[in-house]
Amino acid sequence: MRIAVVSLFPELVGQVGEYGVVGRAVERQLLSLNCENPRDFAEDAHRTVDDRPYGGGPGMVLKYEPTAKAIRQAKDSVPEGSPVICLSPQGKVFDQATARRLSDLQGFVLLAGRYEGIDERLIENEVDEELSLGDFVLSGGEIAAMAVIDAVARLLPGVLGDEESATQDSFMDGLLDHPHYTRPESVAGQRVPAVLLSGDHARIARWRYKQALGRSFLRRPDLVAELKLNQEQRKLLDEFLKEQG
Ligand code: 9WO
Repeated sequence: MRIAVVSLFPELVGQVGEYGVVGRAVERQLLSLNCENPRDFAEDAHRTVDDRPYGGGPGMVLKYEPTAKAIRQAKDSVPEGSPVICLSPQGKVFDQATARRLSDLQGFVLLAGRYEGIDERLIENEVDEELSLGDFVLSGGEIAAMAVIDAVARLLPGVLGDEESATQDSFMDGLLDHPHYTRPESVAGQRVPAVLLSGDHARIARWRYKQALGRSFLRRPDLVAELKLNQEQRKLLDEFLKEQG
């Protein structure tokens, strides 16, 4: 998998490939990351990449030419036909299904804009899709790009160990995660749920799924609405709600 990022802050974006799961994927050459900076393609003495918005208004807009050249350079570093994806509040909300779709590609380019916006002609001519992490505005697209890289890298074959990828799958059921506990057994006057100390793996798996289903129902009813609950799932959910009082 080859990912290229177009950003005015390559040092910021590069950090994602230095640590943890993504760092391991890069080390094992399961993933390559490179960054192109539009400032390196600005041809004036001041290496200008932004300018005032036509029509007035606050802030600056990312200029077309240097950014388009950076995108073209980035496209040369990923397989032919790789999509160019802009991170912006105007995009489709990123989710696990999109992470899965991107992880099946040979590569892609991420455009992380800055300022108040990106010249619209650049989006029309060079961008294949826009992705948003949610309805909020960041100072730029870099942090969103790093999140996409992390979510995709975890899905690449060989990146997560078998055990870890199993937990990944549990989320892939479209539910929130179950609660997690570790030593000590008692802290702050609260004990670990007895079922988790039972050693009965079937009971533990049932309890974890019940918790995931119940938490999803209470916190993200939209996720549960997507599911067609079978009789056993409805029974688990009822049990959870009764236990919650
Ligand atoms: C700035 C702004 C200010 C007031 C009202 C709306 C606004 N939109 C923007 C804006 O989109 N600025 C951008 C900065 C230009 C593109 C990159 N930037 C960005 C990306 N800000 N926030 C994101 C982002 C990306 C993905 N998911 C959520 C937010």
